[in-house]
Amino acid sequence: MSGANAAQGKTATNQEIVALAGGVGGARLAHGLYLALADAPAVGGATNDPTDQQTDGQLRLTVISNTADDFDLYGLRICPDADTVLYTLAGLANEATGWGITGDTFTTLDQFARLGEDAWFWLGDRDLATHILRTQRLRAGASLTEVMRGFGQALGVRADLLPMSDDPVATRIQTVDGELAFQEYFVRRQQADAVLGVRFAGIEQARLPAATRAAILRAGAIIFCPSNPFVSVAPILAVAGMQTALRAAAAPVVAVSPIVGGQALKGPAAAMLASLGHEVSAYGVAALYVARYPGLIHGFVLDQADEALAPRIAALGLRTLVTGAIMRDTAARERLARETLAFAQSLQAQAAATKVGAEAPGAERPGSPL
Ligand code: FO1
Repeated sequence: MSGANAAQGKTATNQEIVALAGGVGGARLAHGLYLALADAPAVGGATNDPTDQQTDGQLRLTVISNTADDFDLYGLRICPDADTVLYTLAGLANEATGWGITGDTFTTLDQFARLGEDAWFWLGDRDLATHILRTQRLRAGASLTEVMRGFGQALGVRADLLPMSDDPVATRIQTVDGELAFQEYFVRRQQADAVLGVRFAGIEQARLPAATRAAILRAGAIIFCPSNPFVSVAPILAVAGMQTALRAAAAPVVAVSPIVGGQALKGPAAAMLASLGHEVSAYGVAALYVARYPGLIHGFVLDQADEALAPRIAALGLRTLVTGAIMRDTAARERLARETLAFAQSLQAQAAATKVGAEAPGAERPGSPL
């Protein structure tokens, strides 16, 4: 399928869309979906389901964030991926870095340094407000779902921002120097270590929040954003019940490649594919998804630069959409989102056929994504 003819103009969907997102790349496509759905026909209306936030027929997008990057610093609970989605959809994101708040200052961090602290994780002054309030609310007994929904509503985001779990999960990176906490690997050591393995501490105890499950079961299309398959998408799919819910949803599942021309759009996905023994290409990502989660994904979106890989990806049993997958600006985010939604809609019949008796193949595959 060519992107050229897909989804020109208004997005013709009256369905709810669920996006699975990691950090910056995931948040950017989630933003595109948010913009694309802003002028779509309204969905349904309020229901009696307490997990359903749709009270005015306007809410169409649910973004499920990876929370396995979360950690504690200075006594505060930091949720980088969920916050990146929040700030991006609220129009507050620092466009240069992709994370943090635009125009933020670092006065607090400067004072930390004067007090002798090695302040390696850049927390802006405004960003700190998010972490302080989140920590206070969690300590007072709120769930992460309630906290993130509250932040989204307060910042005027008309999408439902949900965590993959309310229970703590921590990605651990295995290297020749031993096991590293995720942000130690990612930020402090600048992703310089070869990744030999990945595990998600706490994943066995992590439950799927009722609201997250309900959103998936209502979805008309499910999009895996162009996020790292090992440390962003894999932890989300490793939460018990997540894959079962995705398979039970009457919805096509489409993944967007985070690799273009053999390089990651952002972050260490290409290096991880190489060090973990996979082909470093969009095909490598598609093959990984098919091998790890058989039958879960119906379609794969790849960049024009990788068009030659489309037949090999199709031979994996996936339908393909070849289009511009690099989101250089807001217009590109929205265009890619519209094309991805139109592609997903074209797969609805195929998805319905494969979802008959969907509990069977693959079932849950928690633990290592390797
Ligand atoms: N990423 C960095 O590379 N360096 C930082 O100092 C940094 C600070 C930071 C603060 C708040 C926040 O929400 C995100 C932040 N990130 C930073 C991004 C984040 O650690 C990673 O992009 C994700 O965990 C990977 O998806």
